[in-house]
Amino acid sequence: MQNKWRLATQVIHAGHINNSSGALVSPLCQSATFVFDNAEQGQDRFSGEQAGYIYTRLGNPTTAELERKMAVLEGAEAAAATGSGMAAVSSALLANLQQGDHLVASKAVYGCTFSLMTSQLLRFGIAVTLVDFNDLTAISNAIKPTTKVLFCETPVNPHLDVFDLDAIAAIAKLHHLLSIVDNTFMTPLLQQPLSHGIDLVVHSATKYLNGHGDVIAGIVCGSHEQIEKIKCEILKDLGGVLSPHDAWLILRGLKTLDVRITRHCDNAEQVANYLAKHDKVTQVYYPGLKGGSGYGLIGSQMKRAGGVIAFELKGGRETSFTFMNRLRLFAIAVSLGDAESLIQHPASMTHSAYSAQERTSAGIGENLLRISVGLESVDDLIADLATALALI
Ligand code: LCS
Repeated sequence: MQNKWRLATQVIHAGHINNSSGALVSPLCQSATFVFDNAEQGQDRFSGEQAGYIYTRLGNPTTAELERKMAVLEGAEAAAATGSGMAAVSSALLANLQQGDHLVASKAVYGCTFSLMTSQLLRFGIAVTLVDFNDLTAISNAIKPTTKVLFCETPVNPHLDVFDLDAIAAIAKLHHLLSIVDNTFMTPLLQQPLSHGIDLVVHSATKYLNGHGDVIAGIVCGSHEQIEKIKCEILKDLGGVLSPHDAWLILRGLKTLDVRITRHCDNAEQVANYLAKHDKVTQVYYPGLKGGSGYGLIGSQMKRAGGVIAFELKGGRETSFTFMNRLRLFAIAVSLGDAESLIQHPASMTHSAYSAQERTSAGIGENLLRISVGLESVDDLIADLATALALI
């Protein structure tokens, strides 16, 4: 029955199990460990003969509620909550790669995902080839006998390129590879990669899922087999689990995801249209703009274009900084998906792990700015942008 509910209902009700107190909101289970009735029960829990909680690094009722809810929202069999979005990305990769393996990834990804793939994985003998995921032939050509995984974000952080999930899933299946998609910018309310044949979805739950800027968290959604591997092999031993308190905050945040996402999209559409018409703005990257990357996939792959916009100003880093410093309502801060509108300069902030040459190759220029359009009045946001644009 529950699976027939629409996503706007599932964000509120999915995963909830009535508790003995009758509390409407699930009580927070802030306990590191769980008491066994006797030694035999402890032994049976550890051996897996008896289900039940042992120790919060291995599982916790509050975290489990978040995992059940996210699995329903993404249409997955199961989910694993992690201590950050990077723990979600690294757990998904480490569970499926080992020394000698190769990974093909999109050349534009979040800066720390880039350094994880190009620096940390390399230390463990895992190689990566970075290609433009718009070029399906380039993806196929990059695949070697040792390739195990395809990885991308769509839309891409920071410049919002959109990739065709059906096509990427088809390449992965043809070559027997595992496909992983970072769905942070969309959330399952706007895009469900698993329904396009992608194997694993990762999120920075720090962003829209929590939505209030007060938690660092991540989540991986996929098959029982994959999630079991991530929980029992990677999270158990590497330890990147989510705190129950943060899981509880995300459960609270998720209840308003549908209304928040609608407002983020409404506001961002208006802001993108405003910027696209401004003579000091040379380029706007937003999938909701006619002719932009991903516009053709709105309605099929993505319900709407989301709340993040990238754009370029006439001039370089100096003009970009002057513009940022003149804004009063947009906060100069990394992150996205919060109630507050934020602006950042990817080349010197989120994507500073890229070399100048790698940034150019990935399409991240000195004059590229990224805004996360918040929940404020869109008229106030546009007025703030207009004032700062007039001052450069
Ligand atoms: N995936 C994407 C697409 C992201 O944008 C981020 C963080 C992560 C994974 C990592 O998540 P975290 O560990 O921070 O929860 N993106 C950031 C950004 O664009 N600004 O600050 C963080």
